[in-house]
Amino acid sequence: MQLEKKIIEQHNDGLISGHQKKFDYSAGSVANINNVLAKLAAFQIAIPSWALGTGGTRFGRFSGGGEPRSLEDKMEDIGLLHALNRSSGAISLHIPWDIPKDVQAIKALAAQYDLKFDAVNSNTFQDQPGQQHSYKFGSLQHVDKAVRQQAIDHNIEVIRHGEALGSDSLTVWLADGSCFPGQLNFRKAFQNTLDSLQQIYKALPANWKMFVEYKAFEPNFYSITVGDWGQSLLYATKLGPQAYTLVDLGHHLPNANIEQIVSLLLMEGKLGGFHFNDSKYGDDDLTTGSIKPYQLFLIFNELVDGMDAKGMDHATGLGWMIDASHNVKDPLEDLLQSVEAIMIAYAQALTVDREALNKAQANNDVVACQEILQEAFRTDVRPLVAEARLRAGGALAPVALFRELKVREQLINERGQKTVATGL
Ligand code: AOS
Ligand code: ZN
Ligand code: ZN
Ligand code: ZN
Repeated sequence: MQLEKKIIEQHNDGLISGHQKKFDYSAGSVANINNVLAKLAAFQIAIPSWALGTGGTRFGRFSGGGEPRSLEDKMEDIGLLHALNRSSGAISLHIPWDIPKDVQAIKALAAQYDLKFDAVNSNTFQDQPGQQHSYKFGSLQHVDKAVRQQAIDHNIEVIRHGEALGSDSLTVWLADGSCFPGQLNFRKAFQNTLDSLQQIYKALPANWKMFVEYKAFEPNFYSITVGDWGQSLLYATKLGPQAYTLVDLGHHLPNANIEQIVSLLLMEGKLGGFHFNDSKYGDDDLTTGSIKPYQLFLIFNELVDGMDAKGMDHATGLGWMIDASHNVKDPLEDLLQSVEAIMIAYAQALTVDREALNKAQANNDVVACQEILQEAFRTDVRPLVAEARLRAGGALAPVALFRELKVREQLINERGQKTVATGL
């Protein structure tokens, strides 16, 4: 299904007077309102193809039905999200789950839904049917050269698929590591991984980026070979100017100061992008902003601060992606919530009185610093985000409209009740 403009306009007509009052009030206190609205409208967040179905946990999976059965279905789902919020205009594919059968048809579909192809993701954390060598003991780090070569070849194949579709970045996340002390020689594992990444790097087209994603633990529980931002930055630096560090918010040890990591990576020109999600314990992959909205705001505060200083483009400079999984929510409603939370954090960060903050910092006025940040965080910017969406042709209340239109029911009718999305 594809949402008609008329339906969104009707929905907006019903809510416009209430919205207008809230917007006028909120906009009154923002100095550069049109600038803020333009930045919000330009901001696009990629939806990962694997977040459109119910992921489940290792204990069970409870499908809500109507999940996408193919790449075409996944694009249809993201097309719906983008029509509702006008901020989800990109898809991040995962190979081999999303190998396009007909590249031209997939490109045409992307044009129809107004979607771009964001980073393509490789997969060397699972064995695929018919695969010659197993990744049980790692992929790019493996002690056996033949296994490493297989993983390198796979990554290069992923680049080729991405190239055909018009993507311009590869995200490499490795499950490589060890479960027990003594299992792995750390330095040999690092060297092997670096050597393998170098082979992949060589295959990158000139305009491509490689994102090296780190993760503290899981599925390996003693060591991970790209375990933190220091290791990722080491790889990215050794690889060269096309390699960057990717920050997945759920991939840190508890209480890590992610905003500080972000600010330093940005300063070094090595921040590649994000996998947005939220967590209370580990890689929980919960809805962005559902647990620690203040942290999300503080991250965006660093982004706005660092990017403005460097004159980087908010809309295209980095890879902005969601990486989430859904066990108890409708995946599409959940993604609408995640995108909204990201837009809110961005809007809050844009409205921080930066001049006053700089001054307060220079004076060591700790109280004023906190007041300034929390003034922005505690101000309701939702009407600004809604206005940006409205001006871009989206819905004033995307989740409400999704429900009013009974989108899930329609998808179930179309695709069936017992569906398992391809992927995780
Ligand atoms: C795994 O924990 C990482 O977050 C990956 O980025 C991602 O979830 C995976 O590549 C999806 O298959
Ligand atoms: Zn991730
Ligand atoms: Zn993860
Ligand atoms: Zn995660």
